[in-house]
Amino acid sequence: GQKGESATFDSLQRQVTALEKNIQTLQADISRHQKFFSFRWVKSVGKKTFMSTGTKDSFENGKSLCTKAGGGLACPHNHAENTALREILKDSEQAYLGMSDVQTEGKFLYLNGRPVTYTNWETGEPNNDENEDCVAMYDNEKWNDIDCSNSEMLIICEF
Ligand code: GMH
Ligand code: CA
Repeated sequence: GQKGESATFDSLQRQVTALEKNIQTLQADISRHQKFFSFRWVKSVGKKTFMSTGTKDSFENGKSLCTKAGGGLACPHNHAENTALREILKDSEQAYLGMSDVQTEGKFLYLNGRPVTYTNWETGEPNNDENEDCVAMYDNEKWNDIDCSNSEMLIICEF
């Protein structure tokens, strides 16, 4: 009957209002946390968050560190992501990117095997100097192909 329907409606309206309040609280919490963490080593761009513990390591160790944490090795897919990633680097630091040409020299693939679509190579790179299959970002935002066993690269993950 109509009475039952309007009671249901009132109850739904109360629930929606309560949910809206919860969402507002959550948004305020998230914004607070983002501000706190972005103070160091965390940058959000679109739906992606780049994060580093400050660890420097090889490509394989970096990959496994990120995967174990439930993310992946940082991999910018456009200019905005590239810039956000750069902001985590301190002066003269470099960071591995989630791509390599280990399968076919000169063909850089994302870690899911798809071909790389966005690049930001430094002039003269990639030069495969003494067989370089990994990629690192310089503190100028530009990319260089580099030896995958170099363990001086900052490990930045994406979530
Ligand atoms: C060579 C030269 C340098 C270049 C490095 C770099 C190594 O040593 O071409 O100019 O910076 O290679 O590509 O990864
Ligand atoms: Ca190089």
